[in-house]
Amino acid sequence: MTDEPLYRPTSDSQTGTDTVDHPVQRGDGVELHQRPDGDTPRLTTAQGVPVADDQNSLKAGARGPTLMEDFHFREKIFHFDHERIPERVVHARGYGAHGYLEVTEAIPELTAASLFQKKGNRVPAFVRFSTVAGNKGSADLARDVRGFAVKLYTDEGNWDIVGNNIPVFFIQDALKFPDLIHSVKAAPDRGFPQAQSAHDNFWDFISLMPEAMHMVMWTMSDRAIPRSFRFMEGFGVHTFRFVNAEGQGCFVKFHWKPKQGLQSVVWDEAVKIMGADPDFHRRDLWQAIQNGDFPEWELGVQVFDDAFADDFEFDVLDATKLIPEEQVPVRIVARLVLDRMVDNFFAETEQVAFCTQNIVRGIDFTNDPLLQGRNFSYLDTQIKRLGGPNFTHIPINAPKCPFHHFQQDGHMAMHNPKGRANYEPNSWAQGGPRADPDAGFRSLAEPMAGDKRRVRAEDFADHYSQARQFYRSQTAVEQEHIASALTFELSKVETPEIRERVVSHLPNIDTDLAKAVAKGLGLTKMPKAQKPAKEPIDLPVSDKLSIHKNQRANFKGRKLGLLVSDGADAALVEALTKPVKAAGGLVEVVAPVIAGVTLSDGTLLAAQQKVDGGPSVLYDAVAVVVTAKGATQFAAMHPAKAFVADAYAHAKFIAYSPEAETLFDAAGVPQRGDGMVSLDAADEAKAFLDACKALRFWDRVA
Ligand code: HDE
Repeated sequence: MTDEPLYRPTSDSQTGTDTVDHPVQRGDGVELHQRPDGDTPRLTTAQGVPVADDQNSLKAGARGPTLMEDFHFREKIFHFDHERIPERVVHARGYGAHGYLEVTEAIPELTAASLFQKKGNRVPAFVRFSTVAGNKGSADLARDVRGFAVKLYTDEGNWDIVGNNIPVFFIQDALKFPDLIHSVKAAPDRGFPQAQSAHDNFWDFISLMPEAMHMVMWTMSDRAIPRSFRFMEGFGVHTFRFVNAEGQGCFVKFHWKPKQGLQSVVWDEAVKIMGADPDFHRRDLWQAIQNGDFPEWELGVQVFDDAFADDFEFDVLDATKLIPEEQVPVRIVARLVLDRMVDNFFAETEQVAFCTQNIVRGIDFTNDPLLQGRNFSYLDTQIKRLGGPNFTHIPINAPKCPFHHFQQDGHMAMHNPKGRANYEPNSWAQGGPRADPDAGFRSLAEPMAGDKRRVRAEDFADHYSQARQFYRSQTAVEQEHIASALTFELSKVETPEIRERVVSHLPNIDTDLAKAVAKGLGLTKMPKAQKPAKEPIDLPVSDKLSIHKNQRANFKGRKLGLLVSDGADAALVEALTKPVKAAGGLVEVVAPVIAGVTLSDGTLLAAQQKVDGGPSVLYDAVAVVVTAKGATQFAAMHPAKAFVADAYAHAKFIAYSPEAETLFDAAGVPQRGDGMVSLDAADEAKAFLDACKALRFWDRVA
């Protein structure tokens, strides 16, 4: 305890404090002197009443009971008790950021949406990324679909594109959504497992739903363990409509393409990242935006007409199918930039309410039965979550264009109509807003007919062809990851019949995949293949479906983990870190102690991580610059050995000063070879960075 007061009382006209010190007596001898000064505002109750003592409740005597009349105590505790709102029933864990959408190509011939009328138009945007299955406190690297929800505040109202990082979905009809989510979330009797699909209930459900097989190929691929939100694509999933000013419609699918390129981690890394930094994805987005490295996506559209839809092998209303980019190219029409973090997580990220029904003039729905169901669900769920129909009054949800309507009252109404008129038609002079038949939203005048039936369209029946196409479009390494993921997940399934039922779908996708998984599970014989409702067909390979075929050779926005010891060669450290930073990458120093190390030239190199807090799974590439003594010391430390052993096993590029050999030997890194650069001379540091642009040296594990 210091004898000095933390805040010296001042006479300040703003805060109105006087110069007389009234120390707050806690009774235990500790005096608290924290007082408002020029910069610190005065603490008040929610009613604005200045508070004199925020340490002690009001009591009858120093050791007596707390008094009911202590309004400050009651207000503070009451408010705390009510701080939580229900978390989202799905996509509970998410992270949001602000930015803008800028139109790069006007498309008035396709859509009347005001933002697309002119190149250069900009509208504010808010984006929330999420996982689906885990609760709010779950870890970022769960194997899961990622939500990619975008709210665009256009000058003709809010348009929400509530998409995912995977272009298809598990189910075809929204009626099955509660079953799907119940199956993947914690089992109701035991309350676990959390944030994972590797359990009996999920695979039991999936194995009984052949329509999920295409999506399962995606979730078992590396798409479900992205390196960060910045390196993943987004998709509107459903087929939507564009409608132009003449009232002509066409079909459209929305795509978000990351300028940063695509990148994922491997499963063993994901498992370890979840322990080392459960907030890995949040921290990544936060750091990038705070560093001014603003992530950017291109908005692309796949546009097609009825004739294409009629000819296409599948139904364009079936959300378990995609349209390969080779068949309908993606046309880039805008760019999305995220350049500002929220001021307050709860106010913005938690309270943002995305609704698929939020569309604007020029956009329309199709009859996709999943989309139709979502249009009910999102509005409904916001009322539960945000407590009433006025959630659009919350600033993050309110339009940024003028809005006028006759809706009124309800919980927490922030803006009610002024004046007498709260209905329409009326004959008052100040009668309030009126509908505009010329500029207002109109649905596409699409003819509808049909019998009222609970039925699924026949052309929704092919469940395996696109799953096969996806699998066969992957590189050998990616295919191996899918087989390993299936084997891992099914090895967590306790019921052998469920494991076998899942495997029985795989021969319809690819026999080699089926064999690899059967072998991985130790099945003595291949289960009889499921009889498909419709025989799968062979579709051409689509390179766009692979992550590895679509990487951008770039280390920008990536992280180098630099393991250093005291006395490490300062020139080498400089030669290594300078080009990384110049290329827009980040360097994080990992040292035996958090204070850092003293380099060979006597300079102090501050560390960002102590060696046991900075495992190599947190980095895209690693470098080890040590003295012989430092290498020996690290060789005796498990976290240092794991640092290099993991980097090697995860196919990362590794640079090292020759002295590091001792550490590699101790860590059991079998050989040096390709993908590892010995830094005998400073110019090799540059060669290392060039190699790193490939992100991983897959040949090492292929
Ligand atoms: Fe959602 N989904 N969903 N979903 N979804 C929700 O709405 C629902 C589906 C997606 O960051 C909920 O506000 C149904 C597909 C995202 O706030 C809820 C069906 C796609 C987010 C809901 C689907 C999504 C949600 C829960 C089957 C990709 C997070 C909280 C028909 C195209 C948005 C909320 C955010 C959230 C219902 C399927 C994406 C319950 C009924 C397909 C990104 O309304």
